[in-house]
Amino acid sequence: MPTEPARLEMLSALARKVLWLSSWTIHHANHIRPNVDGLKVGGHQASSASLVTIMSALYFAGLRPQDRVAVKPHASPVFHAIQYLFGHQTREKLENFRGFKGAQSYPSRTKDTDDVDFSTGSVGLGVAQTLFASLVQDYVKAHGWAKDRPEGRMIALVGDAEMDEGNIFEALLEGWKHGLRNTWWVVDYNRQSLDAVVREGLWEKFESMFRNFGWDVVIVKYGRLMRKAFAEPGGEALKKWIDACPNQLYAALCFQGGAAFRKHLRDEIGDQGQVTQLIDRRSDDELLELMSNLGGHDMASMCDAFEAIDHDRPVCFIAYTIKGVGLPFQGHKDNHAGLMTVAQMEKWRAAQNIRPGHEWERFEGLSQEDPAALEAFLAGAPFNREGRRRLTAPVIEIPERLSFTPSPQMSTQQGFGLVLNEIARGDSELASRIVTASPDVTVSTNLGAWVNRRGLFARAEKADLFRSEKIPSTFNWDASPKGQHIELGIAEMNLFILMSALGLSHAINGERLLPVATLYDPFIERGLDALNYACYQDARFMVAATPSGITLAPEGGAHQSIATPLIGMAQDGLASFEPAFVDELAVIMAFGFSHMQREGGEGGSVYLRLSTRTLDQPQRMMTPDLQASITEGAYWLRKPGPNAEVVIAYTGAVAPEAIEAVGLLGESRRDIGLLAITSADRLHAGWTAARGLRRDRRGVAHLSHIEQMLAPLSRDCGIVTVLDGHPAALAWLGSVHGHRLEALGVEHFGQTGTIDDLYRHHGIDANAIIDAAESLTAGAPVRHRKMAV
Ligand SMILES: Cc1ncc(C[n+]2csc(CCOP(=O)(O)OP(=O)(O)O)c2C)c(N)n1
Ligand SMILES: [Mg+2]
Repeated sequence: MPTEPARLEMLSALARKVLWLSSWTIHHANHIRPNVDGLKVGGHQASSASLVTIMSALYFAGLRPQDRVAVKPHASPVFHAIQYLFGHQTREKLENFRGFKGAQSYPSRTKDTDDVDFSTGSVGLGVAQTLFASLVQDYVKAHGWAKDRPEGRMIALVGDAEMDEGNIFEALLEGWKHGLRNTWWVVDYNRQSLDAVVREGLWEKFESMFRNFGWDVVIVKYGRLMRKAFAEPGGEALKKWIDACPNQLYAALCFQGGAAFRKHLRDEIGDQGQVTQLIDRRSDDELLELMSNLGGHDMASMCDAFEAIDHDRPVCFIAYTIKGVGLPFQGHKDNHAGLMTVAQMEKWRAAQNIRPGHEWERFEGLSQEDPAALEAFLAGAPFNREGRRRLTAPVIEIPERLSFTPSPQMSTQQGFGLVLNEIARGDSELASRIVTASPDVTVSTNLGAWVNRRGLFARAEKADLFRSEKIPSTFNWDASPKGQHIELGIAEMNLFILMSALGLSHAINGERLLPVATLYDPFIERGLDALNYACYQDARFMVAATPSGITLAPEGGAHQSIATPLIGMAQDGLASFEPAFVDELAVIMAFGFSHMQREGGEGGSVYLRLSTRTLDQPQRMMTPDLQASITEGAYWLRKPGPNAEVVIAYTGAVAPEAIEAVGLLGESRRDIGLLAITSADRLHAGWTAARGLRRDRRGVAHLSHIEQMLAPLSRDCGIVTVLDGHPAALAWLGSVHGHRLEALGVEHFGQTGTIDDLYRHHGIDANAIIDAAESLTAGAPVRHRKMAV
């Protein structure tokens, strides 16, 4: 369907405004705002210009309210300019671009106020996020939710060099497996990255790769001016020259201008009559306009390309563009951080009919347009019709306590499986909203029983052939649209991006999901950037990471995790727990499912660092006090007496060593306390928050949980901390009230052995705890568990 001229004119006028406003935003940040030194803008101007037409075609025409977009990080000024034209962004925030609380350098769901759908910044992640968001939309629909909502398209605006990021390819594979639909990736094929001009013929590789994975590929190479010229006599020869021109030369000529193009065309095509006339009919400026009229800069071509899609298959658009188009450094290979000088800006301002002092006026310089008509056009843009786009969903009720079938000896990993199994047996709202996923470690992380009950998710029914062939197996995994486990290949990046997508379902689809991921703890590091971005987007999910530490000893040294307790503490938006016993875990999981649903800064995602080590389980009543302490991060397993000389504080699977050491120490040291730390993260965060509160509001006497717990200890009491992880995770406890402290933990990677071997080797066994306690206290030597060998 051809796009009618009036509409096109309107769209082109708005695109000009977007280019102006985004450029002015950047210019303002560099040359006008006072004290700009620390806020200088690099890497935005040329990258942004590249996408102006494509984004204008989408936001002002192609997008519908239910569509969601991940914008290439450096096109943030373009996004903000578009939202400014819609009235969703303020001048104040644009004037403060990249400044404190100003419009963000990269589009941010949590920090920007103008309806960013997905946060981007770390290239590649936003692209894959759209793919998983589309799978999540399918999941929600298949479960019979969000019936009234039309299906949205999940769209990524992708830099061509962004396609180098491996996580995109991992996602493509997963999308293919799950029958991906409703996903558009628009590649801004400007053939430039930060340092370089891309290899020749990359688009062919993209094309065959996407087609391999079942995508449609639409190449938008030539704009309308070009296509018109190709139809003129001699046009074929011009087209041939353009197609053969190397990327680097084309970019260089775009930078140099019409005269340079003319010289090259003349030299290389030679005097061939018709094509020479075609070129000579055009002035230098007209020739440059023609040669810069690549598909991605031609409003009609882009609108037509988007409007032509009348199916739900995934589509990759490869739109040819020029980095920095329309600006003095267009095409220059060093333009990534290119900025206009004040003189260049003045010249360009005059050419745009923008009066000094009127730079921020929405329709300034568009005198040929009727402002009321522009206003009406913007108000009527389909994207804008429903106003704000962030949805909400009611909170799912979580029982006060989650139950499980207890046994006298269990590991926390086993307990995790038991708790989920118990939930799966019932028909609670909680059970129906949980969705699990695992990168090929479903069985080995104890999710098997849950999947047996709740099934695998697939858009079409698929029987477990082992089951239909009557081959006995512990796991019966039929796949159906009602299934609640999403089976993933071994790619932890995919796991966390899927968590990010599932964990935003309430905001994107208006239907809340409670996603639970399992993986081996060390492989958190494999997907860490995706985990970080998932938290940054404020997605809500629970990660059960198991096995962990060196306690997974028989698994081998190469699977150990040392840094994860510190990651858990340092990761914003993630509350980390490492329980030792299953009754603690059940309390934490109940807390976690609520925490995942709390608004804003009050809530967040949850990380459970679990273990395969079987421990004797305590027989005890779970009192409300104990429950509260577990979720706050610590409780006394044995309260220190008034004359305590030393306290042992432990986390997780080393509980038996701590308990044994306390027993042996008790023979010669008085009143020893044993502190069970279930969450170093929550304890530390509580401590920091309390100090902040006391500083901000003088006179407030609020003490954090850990301050209260350690308050009764005398100044001379020593503290020994121990965990199967980096000792720094607990070493800070000595600073709470200034106690001397010995921090035990693991600092070296990769030694194999039995748990006993490794605990001894790394100094986290009972003897090491006793040694540390002795070094902090006076008194007779303590009997050790075994004599040192
Ligand atoms: C994971 C990650 N690595 C590196 C960067 C730094 N970086 C920002 S943009 C860019 C190159 C972008 O090239 P392209 O995707 O082609 O975008 P263009 O600027 O050409 O539009 C790089 C390396 C980043 N943002 N994220
Ligand atoms: Mg590029």
